[in-house]
Order: sequence, then structure tokens, then C-alpha cells
Amino acid sequence: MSSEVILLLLISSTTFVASDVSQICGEATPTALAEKLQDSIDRGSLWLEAQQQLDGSWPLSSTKETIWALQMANENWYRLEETTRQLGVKQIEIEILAQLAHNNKANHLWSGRIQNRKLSLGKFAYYVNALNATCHDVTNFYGHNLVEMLQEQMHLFPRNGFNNYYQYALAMLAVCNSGQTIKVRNVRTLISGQDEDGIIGSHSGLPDETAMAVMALHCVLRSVNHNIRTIVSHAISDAEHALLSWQQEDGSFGNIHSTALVVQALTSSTKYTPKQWYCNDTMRSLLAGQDNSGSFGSLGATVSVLPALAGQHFGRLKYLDLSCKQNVEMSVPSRPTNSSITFNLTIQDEVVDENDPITIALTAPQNTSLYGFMSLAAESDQETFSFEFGESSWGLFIKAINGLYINGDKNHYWLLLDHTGKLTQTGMDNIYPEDGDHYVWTYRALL
Ligand code: B12
Repeated sequence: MSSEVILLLLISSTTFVASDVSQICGEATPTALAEKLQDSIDRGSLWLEAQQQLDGSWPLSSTKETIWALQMANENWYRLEETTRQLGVKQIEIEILAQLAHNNKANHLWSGRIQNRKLSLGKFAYYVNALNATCHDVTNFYGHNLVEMLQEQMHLFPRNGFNNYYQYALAMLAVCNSGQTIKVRNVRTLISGQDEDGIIGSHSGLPDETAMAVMALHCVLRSVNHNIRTIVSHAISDAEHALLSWQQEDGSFGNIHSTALVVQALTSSTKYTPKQWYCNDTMRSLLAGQDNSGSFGSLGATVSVLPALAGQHFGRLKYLDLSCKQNVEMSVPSRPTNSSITFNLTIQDEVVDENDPITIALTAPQNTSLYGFMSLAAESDQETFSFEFGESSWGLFIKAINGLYINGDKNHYWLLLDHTGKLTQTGMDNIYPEDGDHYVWTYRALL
């Protein structure tokens, strides 16, 4: 049998049951748009499934996020009981059980330091949400009450590895989505991150944290008592207002990751109708980010976009009809060709600026990623340049350069700037420098 025939058989045997998107932007949703959305969800889901590795996991330790997204975008994804899907879900069970076995005491489960391999509370929240979405009882998961474990640790916010409101909101969503009552003090903590403009948290002017927080607050709204409900409603209203101020001419809310999250947040809004936030345009801007393979540019982006296209949001898990009754290499660091290019990389420390910035000229074949350049430089002269990194669904994340480590307790991080001094939109493995370019790694204290 030819490989094309096998591929065709595989595709036609894979079924998705996407949410009904015919009215995703209300009654004014054009039929043609709804059809495109449907097609896009199917292609994106197929692409995500194609990234699954032989052992059932997804690359970049992203199995939990991917399964959560697939389940959100395709109700009954898990119930369809295809072996590979079952294997993926088993993989998250194994990963979390391995962590629990590693240290049976909840207090020791969490990593205080990003450098070691223990689990951060934010990641733990992802697991709980993914398990929730795939019909597990997270209050009795092989005898462990995962929700209680999460709640016991939430008051430690902010701490290294659990220090932004995006993560805090994820934890609140995990508790809320499992149907448990969220503590008033947790709600207050999230709201305390809101400034007078309605923005929650801060990430270099992106709406991502605010959007995730809005979803968490919507989720808890029904279960909190009357006194705090008014406060939560106000916080949501201000945050949604702030989200709208990010909207661009084309309907997007910044880059595709931010847009996907804001769409999810506004989908949960009871105040703003889809028409008020130009939903048709926004959806079209998301669709424009999909390539022929079905991907939205990366695993992380595809995971955020699919639930948004399906009209779902992370706070809706507990209302989904989940019917619970019943090796692919990701980031290729370089794509070498014959001709070489050279560009400058500056490394500077804004925290202790006694040391002068250093600038090194890096040379590598054309179409080498910034990560590829840096790897070559480190290989050739470790004394001048070295770095360490970790991975996530977005790719590779810098943890140290020339021995200077990020410090979550102090909020000191390495950030990447382009030649105009602006933060780049992606990480080092997704940037392909051109001849004469100039990038800067800067060690900065964030507020
Ligand atoms: C908080 C945050 C940060 C914090 C992370 C530390 C902290 N205080 O927690 C800081 C400010 C340091 C940061 C830095 C950067 N970030 Co950031 N960040 C986020 C945000 C808002 C939430 C991440 C999170 O906590 N997730 C929840 C936890 C549970 O999941 P996690 O896998 O454990 O999360 C970790 C990784 O996401 C990692 N991380 C954060 N940013 C980035 C970026 C890249 C490229 C990688 C590989 C990893 C990574 O740090 C998280 C905490 O440990 C996301 C928004 C989003 N939509 O995901 C953007 C986001 C992931 N960041 C992004 C970007 C572009 C960056 C930078 C490259 C910006 C820059 N030019 O310097 C740098 C990374 C530089 C590096 N060191 O390699 C983009 C990635 C887009 C892409 N296509 O790659 C996102 C999606 C924002 C957006 N809408 O564009 N970020």
C-alpha cells in the first residue's frame, strides 16, 4: 500500500466532533465563516494529533495542554476511544503519578527552583485541568485529592515557579472546573493583581494574564457568596473593558497567542456581545494564522487557538458535555544551506550594571535559528559564551547566560530584544536572524 493511501486511511478514520460553531459570533455569523472555522478546527486537531510521539506523549512536555485543548475543541474527543488518544491520556496519568511517587508529600511536590525537575504549581494546575477534561475524578485520583493539594499551596503565591497571574488563574480554574468551591482569599489574591485600568498582572503590555484571569473569575462567579460576588463582577467588567482596548483594526488583540486568549475570555463575557468586539473579524484574523499543515505556527499557538475557534473557554470545562459516563521532532534548530550570515548578539545585565554589555558576532549557515547560532557559539568557545535553557510548548526558554541564572523570587529574567529595542514576539528557536541583524539578551528586573 502506498504511503499516500495509508495517510488517507488514517485521516478518514479519525473523527472529530467539534462544537457547533454556526452561531459562534451570534446570529450574524456568516455561514461561510462558520464553515471555515469548522474546517480549521478539524485541520488543526489533525495536526495536533500528528505531533503525538510513539510513547503517547506530545513533544516539549506539552501532553497535558494538548489534550486539554483537543478535548475543548472537540467535545467527546476522549470518548471516541481511539487507542492513541487513550495512550495520550494514560501518559498524563503516568506523568502526574510519577511526580506524586517521587515525593508523596504535597509540600514537597512543588519546585521552589525552576532549575530542578520538580513540578511547578502552574504546571500542576494544567495537569488537573487536563485530567478534569478527560473524565477523571481529580478529588480522588488514585487516592489523591489533587484539588486539595492545589488549594493548600495557592497561598504561597507569589513564589518562584508560581509568580504570575496567568498561573494563578490556571490554578483557580483547576479548582473551579472540578466543581469545588474556591476560597474567598484566593479570589481576593487574583483581584489584588488588578490595576486601575482593569489590567490584571503584567507581561510587557500583553493581554494574556488579564484574559486568563477573566476566565477564572467568570468560572468562580456563580459559586462565591453575595458579598464577594459584587467585587468579582466589577473586577470582570473592568478587566473586559481593558481587554477591548487591546483590539487592533483587523479585529486581533495583538499576536495570535494573545488574540486566542482574549477571544476565549470575551466568549465567556455576559456583558459584551460578539458584535461589540467584532467577533467575525477577530475569528478571521485567527484563521489567517493557520498554515497549510493545519498548524498555527507552533504547538503552543495551536493549543491556544483551537478552543477559541470552537467558541470554548478555559472556564467552561465544568459545563461541557464531556460524556464521562461511559515521533515527531518539534523545533528544528537549524535548516542549513550553503551561504553563511553574520549578526551581532549583545548580552547585558540591567540588574547589576557594573559589567559592561558584551557583543559577539555570530556566524552560521543561512536559515539557522537564533538558538542554532547560540549553540554553535557556545560549542566553539564556552569561556566567552554559554547558556542553559528549558523547554515548554512555546519552544526553548533561556534560564541562564554566562552563568547568570533567572531568579523567580526576585523576578529577574532574561528577555530578548530585536534591533529596535522591542521584545521579540517569539523565543530563540523560532527566530531566524538575517545578515547584519542585532539581537540583545537583557537580564531585567520585572515589576
Ligand atoms: C509569564 C510569561 C513570561 C514570564 C515567565 C516567567 C514568570 N514570571 O513566570 C517572562 C516575563 C520571563 C517571559 C519571558 C518571555 N516571554 Co513570555 N509569557 C508569559 C505568559 C504570560 C504566561 C506563561 C505561563 O506562566 N504559563 C503557565 C505555566 C503553568 O506554563 P509553563 O509552561 O510552566 O510556563 C512557562 C513557559 O511559558 C515559560 N515561558 C514564558 N514565556 C516564554 C517564551 C518562550 C519563547 C518560551 C520557550 C517559554 C516561555 O515561562 C513560564 C513560567 O515558567 C505567556 C502567555 C501565554 N499565552 O502562554 C507568555 C508567552 C509564552 N511569552 C512569550 C514571549 C515571546 C516571551 C519572550 C521570548 C519575550 C522576549 N522577547 O524576551 C521571553 C522569553 C525569553 C527567554 N527567557 O527565553 C510568548 C511566546 C510566543 C511564541 N510564539 O513563542 C507568549 C505566548 C506571550 C504572547 N502572547 O506572545 N514570559
